[in-house]
Amino acid sequence: MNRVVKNQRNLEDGYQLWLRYAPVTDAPTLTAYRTAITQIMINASSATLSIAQEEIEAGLERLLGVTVPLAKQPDRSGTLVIGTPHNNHVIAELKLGQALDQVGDEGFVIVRTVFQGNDYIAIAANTDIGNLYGVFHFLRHLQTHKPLHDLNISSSPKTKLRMLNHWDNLDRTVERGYAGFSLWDWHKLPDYISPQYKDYARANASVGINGTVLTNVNANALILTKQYLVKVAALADLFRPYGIRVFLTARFSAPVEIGKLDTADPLEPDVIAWWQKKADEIYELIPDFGGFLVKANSEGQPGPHDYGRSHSEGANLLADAVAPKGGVVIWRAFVYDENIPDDRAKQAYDDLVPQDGMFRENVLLQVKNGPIDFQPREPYHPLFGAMPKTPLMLEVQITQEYLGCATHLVYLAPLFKETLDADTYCYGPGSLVADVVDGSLDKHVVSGMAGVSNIGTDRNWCGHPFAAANWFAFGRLAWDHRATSEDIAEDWLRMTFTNEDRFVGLAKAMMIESREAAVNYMTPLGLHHIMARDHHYGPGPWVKGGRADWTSIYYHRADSTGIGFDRTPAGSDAVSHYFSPYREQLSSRDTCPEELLLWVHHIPWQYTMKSGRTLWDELCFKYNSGVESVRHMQQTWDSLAEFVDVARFEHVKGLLEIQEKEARWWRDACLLYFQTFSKLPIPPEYEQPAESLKYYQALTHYYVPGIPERRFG
Ligand code: BDP
Repeated sequence: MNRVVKNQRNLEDGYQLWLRYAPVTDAPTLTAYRTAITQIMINASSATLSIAQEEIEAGLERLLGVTVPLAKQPDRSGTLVIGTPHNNHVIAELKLGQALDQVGDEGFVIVRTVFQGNDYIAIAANTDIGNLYGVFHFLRHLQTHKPLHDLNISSSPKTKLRMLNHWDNLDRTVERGYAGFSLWDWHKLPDYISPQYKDYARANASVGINGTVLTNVNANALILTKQYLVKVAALADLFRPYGIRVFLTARFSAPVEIGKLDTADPLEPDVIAWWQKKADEIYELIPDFGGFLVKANSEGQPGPHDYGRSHSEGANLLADAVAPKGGVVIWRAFVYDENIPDDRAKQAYDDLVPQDGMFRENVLLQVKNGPIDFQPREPYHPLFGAMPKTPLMLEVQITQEYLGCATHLVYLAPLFKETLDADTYCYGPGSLVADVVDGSLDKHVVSGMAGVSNIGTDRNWCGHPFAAANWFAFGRLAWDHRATSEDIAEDWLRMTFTNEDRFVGLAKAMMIESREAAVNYMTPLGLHHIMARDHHYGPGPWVKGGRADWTSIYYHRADSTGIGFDRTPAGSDAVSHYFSPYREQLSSRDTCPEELLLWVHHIPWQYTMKSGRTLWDELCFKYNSGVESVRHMQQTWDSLAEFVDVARFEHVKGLLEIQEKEARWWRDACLLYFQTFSKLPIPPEYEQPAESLKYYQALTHYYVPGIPERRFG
């Protein structure tokens, strides 16, 4: 490809993510910053505060273009005071007590204040980690060129566990990973500590992520052997001062596989003793070990059902083992079984709701945003609101398994927000999923959000230059689910690219548009799970045969009369899992939001939609508008060349070309296939399919990244 390169500015590679600390070039802003910050007072009495010092010194030097000296005393205006009331006498004297009381263990307060005649900025917290979070927040403030007068910020996290889930295998492949191999170089650990681990920790701490599950939910028991645990301990040591605790996935059959027992039955005394011993061994090496994440009896994973025991019995076994050391067990609610004939969307609810109240206090259930599986759009999972006695974590997928892998620009904050902001009605109107998740609704002391990581060894971490926005957005929303998708996108763009308003405005609109675009060209109107088999890359609405609940025809149910999965009381009745009035709203075709129509109803092809179009025509319209949106995104990006370094500009441009091509692929393949049932023409105002249905059905993709380890043979 020989593009004329107009913009010769430095070639950025994305490695620095949103922590570029690019020099402030706007003169009035720079002057105001240099006046307000002339020296730093911090008592780096802990590893965490040393990091805070390192970060603020380096950040200010790069942003302000001057070295801001350290001071022992706040003897002049412009002192930036960082600390807790215990380690910094100025912070103690500023009497921020009330504000600090409200921000708890991890929050912070940032104020500009005049004290004894001097004008200070204080970053205050109750703990060292609160200070580090405050420092990152302050640096973000500067990076996004916000004013420093009247600074009065109080911030604290809404959820306790803000975690990345790495689906990383021990051979360094990453299940559903599209950004290279796993960061964890097990072969060289614990001796060689890659500098990238530190940058990983910095990036996470900068958005408040405080936990990481290092290994795949489709777990390998070897991680629990001493040989691997010492490697895990090396990572835990490095992450600790960044406030990040390490968690591992526990393979339920580990007592058999590595413990030489002949059963993993959770009620067997030998099994109980084995897990207790294992937990003790882990805590010897990693005193602040977070706990276990478990996928059990799902998609072939072992679990308590193998022994006729329940999920709560399985979870409690592990919970008891880690409880004495303050660990938790995060048990996944992603459970379904091909041998149960009922609608897959109902199975987790049917199994788990009766067990509400049976889990130990240190068990959290981790629930995906929707009842099927990380689809471009699904209704929220009906478990939210239905298990008041159990803390429910929200699990979202940051990696884009069902959203074009790392080749499509899809900004996911709107998807995450759609779930968080959804009303469960469990205690009447206004009982949001977010309120369930943060524990406020049912007064849980533990709470959390988990994001399946999109990070790998690619130089820019996440593959697509815009994919890092999803890592960033996850962290920001786990910290505060009230933040808006727009504000998060804006911060990320300013930090990642430039503060030029024209760029920020247009690129932000492009990001916001991107999620709906993907829904429209992949799975409009409530369609779901119609992608290619196994690797899930590209369309596959014709997929049938083999395990029924892994086929597309199971989900779209297209036939000559119409299309869609009837989940009303006349069908699978999955709607009954939702509280009124949402249940009734979904149940009626007239009130069901059209964006979920085919998720809940089997609709005739000639049904009249709100637009006045027939369902078939609406489907054609949606698929086409998805393609149009991608073209619009391309135009937007092309108009922004002057603002972006050439490397990242060309990278995004090239990927948008792939996205446009693949949007057409999705549209043409799906419409041609569904047309075999509707027998209706694609209206002439739309582009007609470029190839035949046979052509699309015959396309085969080899070695798509991210397919599960077990399939590498
Ligand atoms: C599915 C993925 C599979 C994961 C599974 C899970 O295709 O690779 O193992 O989710 O969440 O969407 O356990």
